[in-house]
Amino acid sequence: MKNLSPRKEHKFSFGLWTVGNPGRDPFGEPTRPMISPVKLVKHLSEIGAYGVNFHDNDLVPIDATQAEREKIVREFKAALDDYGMVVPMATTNLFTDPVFKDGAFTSNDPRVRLYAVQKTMRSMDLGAELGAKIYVFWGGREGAEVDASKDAYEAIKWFRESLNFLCEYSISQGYDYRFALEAKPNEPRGDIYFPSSGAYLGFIATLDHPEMVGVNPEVGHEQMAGLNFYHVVAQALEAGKLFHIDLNDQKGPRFDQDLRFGSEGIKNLFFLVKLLEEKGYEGPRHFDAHAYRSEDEEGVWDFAAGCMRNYLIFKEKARQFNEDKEIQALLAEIHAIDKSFEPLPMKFTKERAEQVKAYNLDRIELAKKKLPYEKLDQLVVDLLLGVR
Ligand code: GCO
Ligand code: MN
Ligand code: MN
Repeated sequence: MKNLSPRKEHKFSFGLWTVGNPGRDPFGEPTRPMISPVKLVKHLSEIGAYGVNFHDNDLVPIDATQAEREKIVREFKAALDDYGMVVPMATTNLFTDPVFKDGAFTSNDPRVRLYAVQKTMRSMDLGAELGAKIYVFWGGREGAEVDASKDAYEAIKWFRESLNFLCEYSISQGYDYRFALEAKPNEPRGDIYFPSSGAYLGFIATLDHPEMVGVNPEVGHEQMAGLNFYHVVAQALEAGKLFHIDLNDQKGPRFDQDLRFGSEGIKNLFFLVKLLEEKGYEGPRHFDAHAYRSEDEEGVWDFAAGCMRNYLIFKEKARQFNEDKEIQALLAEIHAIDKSFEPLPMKFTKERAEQVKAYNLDRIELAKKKLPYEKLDQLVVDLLLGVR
């Protein structure tokens, strides 16, 4: 295998909350100590990551005084400089504090909605101060268990109002943010509004500044909804809306597992990496995952290294796929079109419509085309399992 060492130019990033996850889950207390943000920055840099992301309160506690905030930010900035790390993305914690127990931008209470906007503005200030250009919105509490309690139709409008306001705020401050909306179908709410990236793509078109807003699809979240992640990302990328990505892994449609990237869904993630590398995605390769609860600190760094290693293995496999003579010959055969066919460009004119209608197409003959996908897929499996 080619060199699988992560380097800054690969643009790997992690959240403070990912490698900093102390192993808490809804049923159990932390299993390992917290690691300070400065120490996380140092280690991430040493293992080859280029970036580190955070929620406002991963860095600055929600009840910090102004003096405390300044000290924390000063030390964090110094660590970024010392270890040559950047902050590509920032986000707001709009889910942990009890004030958000029934939503943030979609709370029934206009005071909570206002507080959510205010907290986001302050968090955008913090992100901008540290150089972030991507701002993620994950609406963890934007949903409901009891549909009688909240009007889903109005909730969408409230969410739009807040985003429109925050786009204007970014413009007026000269922050130059691109907003990336992250979907999830459920957890922690029984149901979360905008359950998939596709739902967000539809919503973005209704905003005042659709050009500023894209999506941040996460592997596990789309799989919780039973979707094919490669297809989800292809659509976002083709629409020019893949502003960020949350890479991790998941065992089927269950609770959000945030597993090490590439530890489970090998084939789907191979096609994902191939897509990202070949179709011009230039953003960070961000890992939103965490180490198994059974790991200690050393295991956390094994986890982080594994995420990047698996990405680079898939990247190398994509290169091999493109250079594999047998695979390419089979693809050429599958995609070959009879030379007698004269293509009709699908540019509509009245005349072209007549031509399309009159074109002589023999459906019985067309259906006879051989499609050796069993063979093709097995070649991919052989390639991925390392026997080619
Ligand atoms: C989750 C989400 C979060 C977000 C993060 C950044 O399911 O917990 O994936 O990790 O990505 O809040 O917005
Ligand atoms: Mn997740
Ligand atoms: Mn995420």
